[in-house]
Amino acid sequence: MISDKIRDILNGQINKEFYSAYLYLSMSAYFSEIGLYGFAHWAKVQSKEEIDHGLILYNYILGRKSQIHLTQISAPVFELNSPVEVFEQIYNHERSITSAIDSVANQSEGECDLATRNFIDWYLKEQVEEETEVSRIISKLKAFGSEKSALYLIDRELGKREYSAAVY
Ligand code: OFO
Repeated sequence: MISDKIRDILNGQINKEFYSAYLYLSMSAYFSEIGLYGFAHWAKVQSKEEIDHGLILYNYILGRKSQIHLTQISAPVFELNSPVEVFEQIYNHERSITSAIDSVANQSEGECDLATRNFIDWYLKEQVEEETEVSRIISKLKAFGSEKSALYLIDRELGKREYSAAVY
């Protein structure tokens, strides 16, 4: 049985994951509007993965015989800037999600809820992968993104991203 405190933290994390899905989906729309369809595809795939992240938490809470409390998802906020600036905002967002996951890990440990502490390791690993991937894209954009032909190639590369359902 998980405590009320951990239940609330995990429900809060579902909201953050679904907010992330909204954020990436609105970024995808922005990239489509400016003709960067590969970037748009990449962001849409990420949006789907974020929904998976929320659903994994959802299934975990139900599996532990606790309660789901879904709350309002805020409208996504980001600056409609150059691709590199949008990706810098993505990086900052993912860092804030990493801090939230760190907090779930610390609090579940503090509550002696070792099953949740173990469960959340999957998210810690996922955050490292996401931060790494986004920072690589930022580096590429900083190195070559000011050249239109290079931006075109980066767009093509991001357009090849494949969606595979995140599985816990
Ligand atoms: Fe769910 O990993 Fe990004 O936010």
